[in-house]
Amino acid sequence: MPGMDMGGHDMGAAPQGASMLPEGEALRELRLLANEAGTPGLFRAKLTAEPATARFAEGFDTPILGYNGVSPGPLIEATEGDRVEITFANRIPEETSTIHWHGMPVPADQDGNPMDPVATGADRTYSFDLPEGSAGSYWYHPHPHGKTAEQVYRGLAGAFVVKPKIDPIPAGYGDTVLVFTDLRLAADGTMPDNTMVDLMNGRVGDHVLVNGQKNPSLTVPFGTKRRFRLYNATNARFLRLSFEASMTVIGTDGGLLEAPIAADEILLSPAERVELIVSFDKPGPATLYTLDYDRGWMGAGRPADAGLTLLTVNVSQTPAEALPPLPDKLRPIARLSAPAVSRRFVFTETMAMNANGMEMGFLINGAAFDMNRVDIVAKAGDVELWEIINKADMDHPFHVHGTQFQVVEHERDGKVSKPAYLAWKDTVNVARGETVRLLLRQDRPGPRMYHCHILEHEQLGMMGIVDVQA
Ligand SMILES: [Cu+2]
Repeated sequence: MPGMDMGGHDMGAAPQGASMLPEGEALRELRLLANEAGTPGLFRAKLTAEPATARFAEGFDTPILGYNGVSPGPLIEATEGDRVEITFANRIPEETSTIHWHGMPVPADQDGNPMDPVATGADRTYSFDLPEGSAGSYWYHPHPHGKTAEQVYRGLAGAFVVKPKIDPIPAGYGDTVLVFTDLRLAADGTMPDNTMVDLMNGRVGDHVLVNGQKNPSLTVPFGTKRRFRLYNATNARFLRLSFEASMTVIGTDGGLLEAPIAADEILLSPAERVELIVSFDKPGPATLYTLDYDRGWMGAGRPADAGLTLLTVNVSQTPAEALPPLPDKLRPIARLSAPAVSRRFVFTETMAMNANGMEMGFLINGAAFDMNRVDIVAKAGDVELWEIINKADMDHPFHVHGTQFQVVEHERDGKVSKPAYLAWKDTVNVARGETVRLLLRQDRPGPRMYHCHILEHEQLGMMGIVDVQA
């Protein structure tokens, strides 16, 4: 049950190594990335990826990688219509890196592809414009060849919120970003390397953190309505979430829905985001907690998914001041239709014995990723129907760079279901045995990646390149 594990830890047991993380501390606001430009309409800043330390457990300094020294990285807030110029300094010793602007409509050569590495010690400036209508909950993380999974679990990920010029959500609801990461600490406070089990299943840690803290707390007056943006920035942790308060979904990866929709629970697979309004209608503690979700696990040691308390909101007896209601309509979404092309992507897993022992492969249409191979050629501006067919034993969250898509339907065991609402997404979970059909359009030319967002699977080959031609 939610909250049951909170009191248990401090019942007199002595701390054991670095396995004890403090809980219940006040939720820290993410550090905001300062805009250094003095000109309206321009966002200019610098992000340095560098070794840093974090104190997760009392008495242990954990070596991490941070953007500007922190993990999660600084929160970036810009407004649609803005020009963005961010200089990336790679100060990770002996490793290339990039910054990928996950979900954002940026040109292909500014999107931090593995084909465009930034060498250790080098700087490069990423420049792009945020089009009208692009407001949404995006994020940024490295995407270098073969090192993405490790650089992300060591700390490199941050939220990038693009605000609309006119926001239909009342300002009195606030806007709180919650970035979930998944931490594993060894007894000496360091982060262990990935094991064979991690490579197979994706790395799942021992502590799901919110903005770098374990089960932090927040105090709100009774009757509060609060806007939250939830980010699954873990490598491989599926979060089936519920709140002891009433949740209304207002947005997904690529911004607001057409209308709010009430939800009892939310499945947030790796890399997905959701925007919620949460109403705290009765005094007392209200926790955000996880439910069980079986996403397919290879071998022993399936981690416990249920009963993790991620956030505790203390709802006080003091009533909140009156807030305007949530509007019935948020924004129109133009439905994609009439695809010019249909494509099939079949996901499989293979296991083979070689000199190094058992090795797993994660394939799309029978092939592992090759940076020098174009898998598909598409035409800019064409609507395409993509059918993602998961014939593997695990769920695989599917992500495409450079655009947002619309899920049309899911099919499993011959049963077809439609999504509950029309939405812009850049990542969708494809459960084992399931087929997901989606419509998408790439408007900007250049090579784009598509891949499983369990980052260890991406590393082991579950990725391809679509070359979008003008
Ligand atoms: Cu996968």
